Amino acid sequence: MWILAMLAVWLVSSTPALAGTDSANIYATQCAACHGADRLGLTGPALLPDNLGRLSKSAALATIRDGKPATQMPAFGTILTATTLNALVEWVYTVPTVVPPWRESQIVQSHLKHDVAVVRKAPVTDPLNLFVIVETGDHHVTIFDGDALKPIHRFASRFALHGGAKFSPDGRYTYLASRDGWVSKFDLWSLQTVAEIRVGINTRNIAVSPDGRYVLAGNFLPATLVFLSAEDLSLLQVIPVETATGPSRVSAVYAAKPRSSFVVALKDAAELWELPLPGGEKAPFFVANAANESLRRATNAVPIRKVNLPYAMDDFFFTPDFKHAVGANRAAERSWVIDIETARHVTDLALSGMPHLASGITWRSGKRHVLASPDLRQAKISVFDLDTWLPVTDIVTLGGGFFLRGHERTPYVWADVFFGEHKDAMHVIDKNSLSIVKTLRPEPGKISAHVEFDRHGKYALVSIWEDQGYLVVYDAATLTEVKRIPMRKPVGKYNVYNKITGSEGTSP
Ligand code: DHE
Repeated sequence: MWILAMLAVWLVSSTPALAGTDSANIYATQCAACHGADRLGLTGPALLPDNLGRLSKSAALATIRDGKPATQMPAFGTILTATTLNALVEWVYTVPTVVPPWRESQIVQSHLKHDVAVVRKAPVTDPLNLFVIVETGDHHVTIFDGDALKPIHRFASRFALHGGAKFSPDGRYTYLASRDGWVSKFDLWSLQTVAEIRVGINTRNIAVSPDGRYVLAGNFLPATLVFLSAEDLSLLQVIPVETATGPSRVSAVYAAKPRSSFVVALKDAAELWELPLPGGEKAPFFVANAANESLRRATNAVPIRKVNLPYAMDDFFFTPDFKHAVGANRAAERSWVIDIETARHVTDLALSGMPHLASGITWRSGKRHVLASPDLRQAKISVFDLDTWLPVTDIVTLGGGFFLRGHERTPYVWADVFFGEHKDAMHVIDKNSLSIVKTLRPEPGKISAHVEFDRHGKYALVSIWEDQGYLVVYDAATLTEVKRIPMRKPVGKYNVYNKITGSEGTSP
């Protein structure tokens, strides 16, 4: 790796100033060594429009011009003119004429198995109270002890992890997915990466099967599901997502424990897929088109269930028992509830605005069981009765929010105000009265977001969403700050116990 870094530095320091705007050539000579001739990424991340979707062009320009400290990305501002730099930025944000494939053979070739020391003892007294904290500021992961309230380990992750960290049912291993398609398995006892594999070019998220034997990854590019062995992440099957209306990107995959299956939300088709996991020694071989006789006759063939929906889902929520799927289509301004088992359209949901159902949570509120969804644009949290699907109330907030979090052992739900002038606010909501009891401002002027509780519901961990940010630990009962630890944009945090037990108020 250091050879590439030296090469990049040498190129920068020894190349005379370039003024041309032939971006393809400049890319080939200056960028391809680290980002790949096909733009799929090598030591540097993939440079395709879908992968760059969340990076503004001005931020991309600044990175190319000034480089990234403490990484192998050098500053090209000294050798490329402003016009050339701008043209290069436009070029990397343009879809290539031939979109590069990511074939089964490439997935297999990317597979890495690491030598991991055999460790028979956890590094802390209660390994189920560990947290996995994703820091996207410098693409690292911190393993944090929820009893001692201190980090015990930190390691470099793949570029831009997204979606929740997932866990083996016993809580020993965590599985991480990067937007660039890398899936990693990490041992929380030996504190080492066990295996990695690149499943796609633009990946959404992963899920671990309820029995812990399999991992499923969902991709935007290519439009596939990738089925892996959870043991060593070796490839079991690539499933092209062909629907009644053509190929579809995958929005997200989830493990549906009560149904022993994976459910799959699709981006471009009015279908919900379910991949049943029948058990048995042999891994299932999923058959998308049951009409294909030769495949169906295979002894381990399992037909994929397809549930028709009123519209393709832009946003979705699955109830914790996985009986119901709630979907929303923004263009049609419609939200609906589907019974996953019977495929029956139960009802429509009176949900206006720009809900973020994917961050929705449920809890017991008095005699009711409620579902709450933040809204990305409007200053409200919409609350519904999970038994009747009728609206209960809109909790008025200080602005659009991204994440909600609760825990069965606290009386409160925590809701960030991610957008707008009150982005530094964190509302604490009483679960029964559904009213805001306190608004915290852990770091005035800076976004505070994404809360996770320790396994006992005693502490609430809040992120200060800055490159030089913090993890702020609150006493979840007194709502006072206990301590803060500097971290590099700690976007998401996941408590092992809460995740493996499906704690009330956490994400699936
Ligand atoms: Fe996420 C989870 C979709 C942008 C941070 N995000 C999820 C999940 C989905 C999703 C479907 C649930 C996956 C799971 O459980 O594994 N996210 C989307 C989008 O469609 C969207 C709006 C656009 C996109 O480009 O993907 C989007 N997400 C973002 C961000 O910009 C965030 C704030 C920063 C980032 O690093 O990308 C972001 N998303 C997160 C986090 C989770 C997540 C931290 C895990 C939440 C949890 O507690 O489980």
